[in-house]
Amino acid sequence: MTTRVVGTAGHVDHGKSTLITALTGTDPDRLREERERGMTIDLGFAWLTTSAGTEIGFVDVPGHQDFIRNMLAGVGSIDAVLLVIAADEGVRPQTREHLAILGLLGIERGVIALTKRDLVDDTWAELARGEVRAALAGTALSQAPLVEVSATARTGLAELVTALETVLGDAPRRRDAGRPRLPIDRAFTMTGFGTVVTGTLLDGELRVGDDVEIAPAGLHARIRGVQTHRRALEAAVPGSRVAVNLTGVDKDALARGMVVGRPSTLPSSTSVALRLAVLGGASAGLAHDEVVKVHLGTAEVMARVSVLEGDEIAPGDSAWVQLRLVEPVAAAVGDRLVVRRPSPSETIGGGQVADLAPTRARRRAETVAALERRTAPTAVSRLLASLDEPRTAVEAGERSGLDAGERDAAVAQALHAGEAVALADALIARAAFEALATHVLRICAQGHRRAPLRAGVPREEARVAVGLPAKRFAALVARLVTEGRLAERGAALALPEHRPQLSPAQEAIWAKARAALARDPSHPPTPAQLETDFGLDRELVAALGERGDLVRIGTEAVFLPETVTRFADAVVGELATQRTITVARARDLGGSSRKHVLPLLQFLDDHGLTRRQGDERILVVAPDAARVRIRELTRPPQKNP
Ligand SMILES: Nc1nc2c(ncn2[C@@H]2O[C@H](COP(=O)(O)OP(=O)(O)OP(=O)(O)O)[C@@H](O)[C@H]2O)c(=O)[nH]1
Ligand SMILES: [Mg+2]
Repeated sequence: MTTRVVGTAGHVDHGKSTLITALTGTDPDRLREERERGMTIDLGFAWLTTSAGTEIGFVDVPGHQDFIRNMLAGVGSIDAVLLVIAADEGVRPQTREHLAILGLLGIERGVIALTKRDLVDDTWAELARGEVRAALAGTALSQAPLVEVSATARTGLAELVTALETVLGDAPRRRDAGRPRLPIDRAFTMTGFGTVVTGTLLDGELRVGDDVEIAPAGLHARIRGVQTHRRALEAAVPGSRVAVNLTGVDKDALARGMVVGRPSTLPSSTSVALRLAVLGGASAGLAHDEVVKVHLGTAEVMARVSVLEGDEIAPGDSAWVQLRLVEPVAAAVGDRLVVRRPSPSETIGGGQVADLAPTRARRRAETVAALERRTAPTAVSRLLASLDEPRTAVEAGERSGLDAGERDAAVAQALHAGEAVALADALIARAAFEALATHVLRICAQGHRRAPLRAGVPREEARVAVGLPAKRFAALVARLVTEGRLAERGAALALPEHRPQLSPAQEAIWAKARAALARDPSHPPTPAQLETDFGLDRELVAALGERGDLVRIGTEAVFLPETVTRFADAVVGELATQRTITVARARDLGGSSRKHVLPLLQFLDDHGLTRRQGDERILVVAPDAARVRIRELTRPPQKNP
């Protein structure tokens, strides 16, 4: 069964509540004061089931302008409006103000009830119809069906329900983003049940047994029962009127304006950015720094307006603003809000939330440009605008106001087009990825300049400077290495062309040490000897190894590259014909000692060319491939570019 929500609207005393009573059998005016004064003060609720099986929940709002805040809390998430205009009075101020509010909230579907038809004759009704059509011209409701009714004489009611059904039949299904939000419009206690909150459910299902959070208060509770139209359910669906019985939270801690949702899924913010449209009929423009009332969902909060472009928004114009709220509201990107001037009380304008970033927005062209991108028409461009730094798909979807389906499609498309790049659990826009890459490469270049002898910049140092968590940084490095833009040198990162560079004094030390190594290449001195005799310390040895002047094997042996090549060639040559080789045979071939031959054989094992088998070694790769690999490993020194 489909359930839909319709809100009433219209001037005070025009017959909204009487019409709802006639349609549903339930008087929505439930407060004693309302019944005594014959006037709606707060929201009222009722429902009917059509012959076609559609359940329509009604939210009846007050028409009096003193209670317009309650009206705003009621019409935030309705599927369609029932605009009630008394035939005898015609269009009045709150008819127009409610119409303007419906426009700001993006409510485009509705039926016009020209009520109290029993009080006027045909000529008068004809005049009234003309006046109504004129008032609706240029609004989304200009083509809405108009039905003449009398609640007291019960005429036109069936036709009205049919018109509502038709209009609701065209309404899109309510989105299920898998992230339920119930903006609370009432919180009360019910004997035998405890705390109950009601509202129109958005964006997901609420189930019995669910743990929930109430934002922005940060309270936690559990759902004990769920009802729609007094019927107990296992789960309530998006777009229906819902009463939720909560345990673990006191009614006094709850209030209209709070939102019930899954824990940690309801971002709260004290600032919202949006393109704010000021109504053409506003008595004055909206000035920078002006104090206004913001109505968002069922919440109402005071705010100061920061106009980000220009100093004032003239009636009929729109501009980007940041509203700095005096207290947080739980909101989502894409939510609609209405702005009112507190005194004299007046609806000024509204718009759709584009950003909830808590930082104070600068009044600059860049801020506006960034916000424009965030509200771009396509899902992909909106997603990309939110990927200015690495974010998970879920985070990016939230920031860009996309539901799960739109988000996943946009992610796939952006990755496919190369407009976004995956970094471990996160995604980042291509341009932002390039900025990160440049940052890492610049850190390396600076590091090479500062410490020319070093292999590179310690990985962790680069990670901290870039400010990425380990996994995402590893993914960034891996990608840059694959692209040939970065090299990993042990625990260091370097530009691929970087070779450790020695100072003239160090080059002099190396020249002497090299001569000592070349004197009897098969019996070279140990690193310890080289240090005591020539001052060739470990760091220099590492740098020379990096540069390709030396081959280090473990920490205890160094050889000239050509010595390693010659020895390896001899061993490979032997193995090409003999299948196995012993340490003694290798020693004789190399004209060396056991002490020097062991590390050389180890070197071949370590690089996967040979393998030990008992006391002997065998060749693991083809001889030709082995010779090529040996030359790669002992490539002659390369100079810095
Ligand atoms: N004759 C006649 N009187 C009606 C009709 N509908 C409503 N009324 C009367 O109009 C008065 C106002 O009706 P309500 O239904 O309270 O009006 P409302 O629009 O809900 O008023 P607020 O909620 O205060 O904005 C009541 O005295 C009703 O009896 C109708 O169709 N015919
Ligand atoms: Mg009423």
